[in-house]
Amino acid sequence: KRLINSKYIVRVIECHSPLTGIMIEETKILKENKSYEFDALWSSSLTDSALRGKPDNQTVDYSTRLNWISEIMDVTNKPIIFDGDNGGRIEHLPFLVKSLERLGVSAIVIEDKKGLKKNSLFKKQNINSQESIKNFSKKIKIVKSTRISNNFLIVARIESLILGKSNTDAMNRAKAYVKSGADAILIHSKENNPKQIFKFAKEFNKYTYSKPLIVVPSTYSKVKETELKKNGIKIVIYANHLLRSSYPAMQNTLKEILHNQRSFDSEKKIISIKKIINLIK
Ligand code: SPV
Ligand code: MG
Repeated sequence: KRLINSKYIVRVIECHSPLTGIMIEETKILKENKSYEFDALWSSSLTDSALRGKPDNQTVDYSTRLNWISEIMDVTNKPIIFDGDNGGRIEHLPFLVKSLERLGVSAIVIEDKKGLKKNSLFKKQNINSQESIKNFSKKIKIVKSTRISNNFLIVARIESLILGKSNTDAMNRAKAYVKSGADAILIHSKENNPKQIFKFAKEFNKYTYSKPLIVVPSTYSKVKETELKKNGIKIVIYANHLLRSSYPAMQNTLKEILHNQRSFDSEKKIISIKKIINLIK
């Protein structure tokens, strides 16, 4: 909440392990005399699942993910945004909210999908899998009435554009979700450019009761932060980039050792033993 009020744009990156958390916190760059770093961590259902070799369909349960967040928090200080998928069963939602708030998580994102969860970036989506405005609003209200502090933010994630529905559908939902108590709106898209997101943002920001907008530019990754800001976006989430960057690096080492029948040739490309043992203070 403090970052939303104080930053030009809030920059969030996926964190799938305590070690990743340490790396995020320790990475800062200087560019043209300005310092840049990530402001917050994204606890992604996709990367939490992939890390365990499971599909992103809630096979990995909330308890497992919460334990992991607790371990991340042991070694980090930045705020965490929790990807709560669709929040699960409405009867169970209050307990999830209590656990997250007690852990010190800063926000929960819940998406307006129903049924078996399927990752939003899959090409084929079932248009009937979106929750009704009425039912999803109930979930938002439950989160709102359960939380103890209004510093714990409720983010409503709209899947209309992912499902091929109109901007009007997304707008109607945004207004209803704000009315029900959402503190921010995550508008998702899987287009390869940000046009539909910018169209939505332009209209939503004119709305009297508009709230900060969050985007996840995984498929339209050419867009720069300055352009997002200019178009009325407040928070950008790089949702899966650390897990994705580790995969080819590890695959390369695997192949090199097989190829060379020794590890010497890979040494220069990987972190030294000295560094890794001294990393954890
Ligand atoms: C995630 O990172 O798990 C997300 C974003 O929910 S997406 O994969 O685009 O659905
Ligand atoms: Mg997810």
